[in-house]
Amino acid sequence: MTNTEMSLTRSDSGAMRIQPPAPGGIGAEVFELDAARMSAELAQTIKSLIYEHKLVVLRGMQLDPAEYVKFASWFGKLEPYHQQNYHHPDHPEIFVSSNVPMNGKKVGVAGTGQFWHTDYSFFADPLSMTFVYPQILPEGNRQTFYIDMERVYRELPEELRQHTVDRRAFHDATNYYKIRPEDIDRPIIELVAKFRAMAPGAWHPVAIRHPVTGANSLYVSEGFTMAIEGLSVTENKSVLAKFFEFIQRKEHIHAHTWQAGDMLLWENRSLIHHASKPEGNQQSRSFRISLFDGLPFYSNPIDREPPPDVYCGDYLASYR
Ligand code: 7UC
Ligand code: FE
Repeated sequence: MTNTEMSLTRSDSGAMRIQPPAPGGIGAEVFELDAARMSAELAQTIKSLIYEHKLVVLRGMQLDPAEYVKFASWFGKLEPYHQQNYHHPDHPEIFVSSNVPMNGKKVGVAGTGQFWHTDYSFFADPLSMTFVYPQILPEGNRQTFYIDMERVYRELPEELRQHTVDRRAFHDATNYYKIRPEDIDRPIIELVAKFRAMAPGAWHPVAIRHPVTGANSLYVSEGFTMAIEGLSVTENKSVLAKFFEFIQRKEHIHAHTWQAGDMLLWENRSLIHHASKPEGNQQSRSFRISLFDGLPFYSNPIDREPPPDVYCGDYLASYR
């Protein structure tokens, strides 16, 4: 398809409307996006909205799993989750968070992401963007929460800001490993070793710089951030507790209340997120796709050797 054809297709689908967030807020709303008429140009428009407003809500989407995978592919390189038990049986790119069986079989993992985190921060190359497209919404607790970490960075008190200068933090997801049928009768220490062999954790700057906008973001989350370099185990406990208290203040939290047909697109560089737990035994099923947008995750890598093993070992030993 030539460029001219693409823009013709685009101007054809003129019904799309964009509602930007209130000043200082996050989350643009997009209405009447026709996924069947996707083009590189339209993907770029939506991507720019994601970089600018961090979160984008596409309303009224109606895609089957194959169409969803195709739609997401316009935005970057899709990454199947590193653990296969999360995969959709026919589409490994889809991460299934669900407590509802499909054709009588358990699919995916129930109750994912119910803690503050940003996807894949425990890998050296975190996922740039995540899309979530619920298939079955529970009656109650239909919300997902977000915190704008660029705003948090701007507002950081000096006492915490000092720890963001030329420092890295260690991210690890072992605490959220989901027990599998084959884990029965195995000691936790073995499961930890098994998980760490796949996902050993990663060091990232405490404050990261955005490759497109140049904005600084605090890259710390209660779920995955285990330690800041240069601090003792005891100092880490108290400094991290202060970070988490400040980050998670009510005034920082943006709640998205799900409507049927919503698809959420967000950037993992500038937001942390937190899923809700469905009330009682209400059913819930959500399809997530994550991707690499082709840009470095941050433009301010710290190239020194990571802190020596002994330090890291001391820390990890402390929660064994
Ligand atoms: O089960 C989960 O909550 C998944 C979590 C540990 N990781 C999501 C991610 O992409 O980092
Ligand atoms: Fe997540």
